[in-house]
Amino acid sequence: GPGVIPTGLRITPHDDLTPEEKAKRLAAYAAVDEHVKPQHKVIGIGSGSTVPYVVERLCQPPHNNSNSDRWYIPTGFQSKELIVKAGLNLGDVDQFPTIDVTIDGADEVDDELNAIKGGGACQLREKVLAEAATHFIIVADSRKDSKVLGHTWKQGVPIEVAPFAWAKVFVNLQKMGCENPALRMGKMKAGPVVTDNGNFVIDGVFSESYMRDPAELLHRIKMLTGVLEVGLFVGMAEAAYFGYPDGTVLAR
Ligand code: ABF
Repeated sequence: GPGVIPTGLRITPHDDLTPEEKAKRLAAYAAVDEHVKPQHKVIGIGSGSTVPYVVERLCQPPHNNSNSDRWYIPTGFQSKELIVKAGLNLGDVDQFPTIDVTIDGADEVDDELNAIKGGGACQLREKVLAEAATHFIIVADSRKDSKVLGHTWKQGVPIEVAPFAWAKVFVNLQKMGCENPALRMGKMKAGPVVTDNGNFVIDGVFSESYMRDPAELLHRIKMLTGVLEVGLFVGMAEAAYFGYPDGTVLAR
C-alpha cells in the first residue's frame, strides 16, 4: 500500500527552486536511490521536467562510482542532451536491448500504476525503453497522482501515428467515440508536431467509461492501422514516486 518515505535529503544546493521543482527533485532522487544498484550497467533515461533530477542524482555519490562502465539510453532528444552534457556514456537500445532500470516521468498515474505518457511526444521511445527494462520506475510531482486516468490530464491520450495515415486514424478514433481528437500542432500552429521518429501525434480524449479500462482502450487504439504507439502504459511500472512540496515522497 501507499507509504510516505522521509527522504532525509537536504534541499540546499538550489534554494531558488519552486516547491514544484523541489518536489520533482525529491521524487527523482528517491527513485534513483531506491532502484539504481551498483551492479546495474544499462539505465534508461526518460523525458520531461523531472528527469533532469534523475540524471543529477546519478552523477552524485555513490551512484557516480558506477558511471564509467555504465551505459545510459535516452528516450529522445532531451534525454540524449542530458546524458551527453552530464558526460555519461550514451548508448542506444539496439546496442542494449535489455535495460536494467528505466526511470521516466508521466503525465498522470492511476492507483494501479497505469500511466498516461506522451505529453512530450516521446511515447514510442519511452515505451520501448520501459518494455526493455527489467525495472520501470515513474517519477513525478504530486499533481500527477490520480485515481482514474483522465481526471487530471485533460489533453487526451497521445497517439503516435504514421503521417500518411493520420486522417484515417483520426476518423477511426471519432467512430470509436473519441471526443474531439486533435492532431497536435507545433507552438506556431504552422504545422503538426513531428516526433523524434518523424511521426505525428493525435491527442484523443475518451470518456471515463473508456479510461476505467485502459488495457482495453490501449488494445483497441493500437489495432488501428497507422498507429505506432499509444501513450497508455498499462501494467508496466513497478513503482511510482510522487514528490510533494512539503518535502515528502509518496511511493506506490
Ligand atoms: C515524459 O515527459 C512524458 O511521457 C510526459 O509526457 C512528460 C512528463 O513530463 P513532466 O515530468 O515535465 O511533467 O515523461
